[in-house]
Amino acid sequence: MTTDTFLTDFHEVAQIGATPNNGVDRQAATAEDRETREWFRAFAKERGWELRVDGIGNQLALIELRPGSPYVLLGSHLDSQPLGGRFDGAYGVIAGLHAADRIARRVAADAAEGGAAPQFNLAVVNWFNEEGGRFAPSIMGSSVFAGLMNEDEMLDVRDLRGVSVREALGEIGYLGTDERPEIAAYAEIHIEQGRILEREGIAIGAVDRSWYTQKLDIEVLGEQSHTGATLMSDRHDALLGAAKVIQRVHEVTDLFEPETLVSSVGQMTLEPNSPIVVARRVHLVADLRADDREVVLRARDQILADIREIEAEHGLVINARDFDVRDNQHYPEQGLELADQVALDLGLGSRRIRTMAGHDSVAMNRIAPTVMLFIPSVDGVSHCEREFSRDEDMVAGVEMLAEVGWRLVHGALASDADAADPVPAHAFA
Ligand code: HGY
Ligand code: MN
Ligand code: MN
Repeated sequence: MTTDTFLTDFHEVAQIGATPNNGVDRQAATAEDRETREWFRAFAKERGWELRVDGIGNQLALIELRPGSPYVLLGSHLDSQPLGGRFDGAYGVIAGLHAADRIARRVAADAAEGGAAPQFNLAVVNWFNEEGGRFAPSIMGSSVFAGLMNEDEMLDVRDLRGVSVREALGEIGYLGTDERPEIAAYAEIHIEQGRILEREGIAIGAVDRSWYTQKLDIEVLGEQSHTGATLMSDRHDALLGAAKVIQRVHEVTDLFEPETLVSSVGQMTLEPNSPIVVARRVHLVADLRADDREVVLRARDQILADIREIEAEHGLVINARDFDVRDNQHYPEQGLELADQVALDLGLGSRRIRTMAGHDSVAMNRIAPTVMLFIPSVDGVSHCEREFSRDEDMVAGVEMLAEVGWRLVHGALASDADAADPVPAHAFA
């Protein structure tokens, strides 16, 4: 398995759902998502790996290295944002498949020379709906897998056209029933989606913590009326109210040190959305994030106070609900030291780094020792067609993930309780 087969595969997958300016549009459980799943399936079948699909559409390829043992899981997500980038998530899944392929070959070669069997099995995952663009909340598939979200509730979530997750997964043939494997450890590699690694010329980021994040689901209720015949003093304009809410969600960042809080509204629906009708209802989703939980909570409270003012000023009713709340995650020190050591052994520069973006590792870190790795993003942009990472950085990341995975299947993060006695691999041949 050479590096250019990784690059060939990556650039092949980037053609699925490709958009005019080098992006992709492969939203969860769409036909394009199904196509990438079929690509994942073919890669695994070609190698005789066991394929599973669980009850929320998570797609797994399992490689038995030590029968009956838990699995070291590598992976990320193949779904994208609308008009998104071709690297976000997809890089980590394809890197996971290639890393697993290298590990499996290395174990087989070891076994042929009488080497000890690994301690754990190995698997690769393509998580369902990490992005949350079509179906909210994001990080859905891995959160259900980790027991943080209820599967039935998530299967009932509907998109803006009223299609449920259950219906959409059924339509693409990925509403599974397969058993979820027991996980010994999880490792994910992902583009940084920020500027730090690029600015410092460092190849690998070892993620030590994630930012505190939450969404505010906001509904602005006014009164429908004629845009031409209704006196201004008689109007209860939900869209005007929504516009002021959007501005306050932005302006709240000025209350804090620069770049300590990020917040914006990214999704809005408007009813009835007619040029001759004063809007009766607007639905908005605001995204608030900070390293410090208290900053998010203070910003949230300020926005709620602003909302009360806007309500009174325009005779509206505005309902706001917290959701998709994700506490800071701190990744295990042992995993960070493993990443530092592997980078050193491979001659790659590395540094500890936080993540502002959410990832499936944020969910998985709640149930298994997790290693989260970054490669540089050019210009730090993501969730847009301009998203880009260099081939050489991607290839270095695959080397990194393959070596981290190799050490994980040999028990690098195993607790003493998990420690199994070394057994020659041929015992399982
Ligand atoms: O929420 C996130 O940051 C991710 O892109 N889904
Ligand atoms: Mn991602
Ligand atoms: Mn993303």
